Amino acid sequence: MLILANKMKKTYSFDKIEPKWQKYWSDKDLFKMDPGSKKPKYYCLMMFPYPSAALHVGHGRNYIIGDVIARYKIMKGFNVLAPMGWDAFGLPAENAAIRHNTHPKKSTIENIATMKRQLFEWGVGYDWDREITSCFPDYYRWTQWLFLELYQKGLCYRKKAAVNWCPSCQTVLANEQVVAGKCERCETLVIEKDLEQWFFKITDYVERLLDDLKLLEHWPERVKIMQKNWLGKSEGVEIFFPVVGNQQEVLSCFTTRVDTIYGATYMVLAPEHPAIEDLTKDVSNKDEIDKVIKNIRLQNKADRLSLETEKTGIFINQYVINPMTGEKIPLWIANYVLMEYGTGAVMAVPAHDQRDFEFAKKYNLSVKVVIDNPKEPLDAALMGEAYIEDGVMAASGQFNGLSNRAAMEKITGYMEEKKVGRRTTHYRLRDWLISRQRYWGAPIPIVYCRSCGIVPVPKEELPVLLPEGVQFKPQGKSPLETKKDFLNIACPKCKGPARREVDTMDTFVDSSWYFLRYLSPRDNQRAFDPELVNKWLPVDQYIGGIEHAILHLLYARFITKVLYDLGLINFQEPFKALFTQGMIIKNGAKMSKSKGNVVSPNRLISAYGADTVRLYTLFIGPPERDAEWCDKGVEGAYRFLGRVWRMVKQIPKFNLPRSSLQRRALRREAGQANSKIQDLRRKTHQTIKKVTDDMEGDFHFNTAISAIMELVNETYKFQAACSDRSEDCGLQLEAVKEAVQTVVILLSPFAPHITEELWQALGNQGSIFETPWPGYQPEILKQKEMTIVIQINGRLKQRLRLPADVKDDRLKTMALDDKKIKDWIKGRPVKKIVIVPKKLVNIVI
Ligand code: ANZ
Ligand code: ZN
Repeated sequence: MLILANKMKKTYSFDKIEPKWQKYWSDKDLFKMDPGSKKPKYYCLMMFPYPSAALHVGHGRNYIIGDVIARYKIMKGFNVLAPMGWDAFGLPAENAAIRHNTHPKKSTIENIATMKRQLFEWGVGYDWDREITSCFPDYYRWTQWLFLELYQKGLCYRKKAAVNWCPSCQTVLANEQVVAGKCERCETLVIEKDLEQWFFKITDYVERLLDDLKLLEHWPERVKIMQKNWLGKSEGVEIFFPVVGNQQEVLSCFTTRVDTIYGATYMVLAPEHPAIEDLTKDVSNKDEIDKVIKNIRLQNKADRLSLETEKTGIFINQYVINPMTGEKIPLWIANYVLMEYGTGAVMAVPAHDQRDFEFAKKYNLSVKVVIDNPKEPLDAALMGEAYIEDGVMAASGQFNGLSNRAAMEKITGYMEEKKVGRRTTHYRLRDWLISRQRYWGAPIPIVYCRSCGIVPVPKEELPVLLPEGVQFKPQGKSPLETKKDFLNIACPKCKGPARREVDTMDTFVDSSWYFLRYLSPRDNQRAFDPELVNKWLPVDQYIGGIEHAILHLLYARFITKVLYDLGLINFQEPFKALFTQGMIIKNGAKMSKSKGNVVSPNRLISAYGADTVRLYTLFIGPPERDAEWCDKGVEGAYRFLGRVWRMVKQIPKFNLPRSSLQRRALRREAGQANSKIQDLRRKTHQTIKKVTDDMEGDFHFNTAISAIMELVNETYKFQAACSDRSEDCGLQLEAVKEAVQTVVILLSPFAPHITEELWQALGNQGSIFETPWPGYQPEILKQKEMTIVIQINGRLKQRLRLPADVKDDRLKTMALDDKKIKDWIKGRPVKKIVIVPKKLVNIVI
């Protein structure tokens, strides 16, 4: 492909044009937000990236999309804020540094320089004066401030928790770093370890996080559903099962299907359930039980819940009483019940729950139908799978014959009265574990004092600087612990001997508030300026990857609500509209170094120019969907830009009539002009409408670009067809100029360099981005005339130009009266006339 590009004759000197305009934009501060402007504000934000490596064309899609939107909004007359920064702390940077045997600070700074240059070369513009870097003390000082705010508000606490631990890397891993139960880096099985950890109490906000999803009208439905599922609200009943022969022990389980209580034939505990120790201390098979528990704890939690996973477990030689039937049912431990959800205990109803069904079949436990299929009665012995539909209550005492939905209410009421159960709501959401036993993060601003206990670092002493010269390779404990001059300090309260917290914060804390910092990035008095933030937020358009659909977006929403409750801001949701772009894939897979399918923009830009790469990236498909990169397509984009270049160069310099008087005169003339001129003008205005609609709607730049391509084709055709018709010459030229000028303007957000150049070639002054986005004239859009095809017995015989609003009757007479048609029919009887509105008339003879 490179060879081809070299052989291909260069249509225009993109290598000269592009750097020229890039410099022009930065000299002219095109992307600088103007704080004093009276224009309406538009905050266009792209998720700030991890500076981990050079960008490939897949990353480019994200930034190009954002750039297109920013440029469009500038032309639409908005005061646009489009800032960029670096999510620079965290494991990606640290892992890369470990691999390359350098310091994460060094590699982060180098990577930032590379990525910045790349963005520049793509022609992607930002307000670089507002750049923020989360690993610099002037930023993380405020991340630490945020921690202390939550701490003071009682939203931050420390407790022992089970965390993912890689025995080989000797470190805690984030959930996302555990892939199919193994360490993402070394593929060692991850185990659980109980460690003291710091948490943010996001669960206090679960109802609001759920409710306020309703406010997010301009978010993709799919993201809202993912958040909803992650929050996982379930309304159900907690039922109490007394343990046989043990007066004190009552096991409570959470169910959303209380209607199936009569069918609960056994009970299952999560292997982590705290009652197990006591329940199994005297049983004969304790060793075997311990072994099964140990094995289950090695399994990945997500896998354990999955329907596909083989169910395993063990009977622990204890029984509980089903409070509704009074029956004694066996007590098991199984992998498919997790401690994190509900109560960690489940009443198993094999007839009506698939996981219970499979487990019961495997271990020969009884299956009892209590919801019958109204169409075809069920037989427990013959069932091949659980019956999970609604139905009629059976084998359920006084509730028999009711519909199961109606029975739920009744059974719950009955149980509450008898005090064997109560209504509850459970959520899947857990508190946010924010501490990491890693080096590359913001130190947690806490001190442990022998006499005062946990002492927050006073805010005026922030930042707690991350010390350099630390052996940061994972060694099983927090690296900061090895740095004695960091570790040992005087207690801020009593000045007695104390130790610093040595854990650092999860990177998601850094990114949970960064969108506020862009408004006053150099302020060293406060994290953000409430007045500016209240003016500029919520973000008008947020753009990023679907991989952040849950965690980042949830955390940012949570922190926004906390800041609102603290009275620091006046909005409750940070991002008004969200756009999640699809991935660019190559050879069927996500681009990655290890797969060797990374397409770098550098070579393509030097072979074809940035505008071509941008145009192709935008043309590749609907931007929210994944798309396969194809080098052939890049050439196509290049050829198209060449066509536009030649089209502009072919016509003489001119200025379009600017005054409304001139335009009105032109319009009057155009009304009388020939239909070809009308057609071209209509096409021009249709294209303006189409592209504007795509920009304002779902960002389908691909269809916008193909509309522009059609207009280019029409313009070429028009010129070829009209060149010999001298009587309309002035009007023809005006129509062509209008079309050409429109092509250049509409194309400018997508291919900004070439269009700047052509804009000048057309005789205009200044930047094209200082030109207002064109509007369309509705009266030109209307189809005034159209071509109707006349067939005889299905064969094309004639074409007629007719008014667009012609009625069927009139159409018929006009067809039959046409001379050519009359000659064909030659007086033979017409059997039938079929009319396809606005298309054709078929005369059957
Ligand atoms: C009995 C039952 C019968 C259930 C039936 C379902 C169907 P959602 O709706 O997602 O909230 N469950 C409860 N705690 C669990 C845990 N810690 N680990 C695994 N599963 C657990 O799910 C609630 C249902 O999930 C509960 O209702 C329980 O099974 C199971 F025909 O109770 B059910
Ligand atoms: Zn003290």
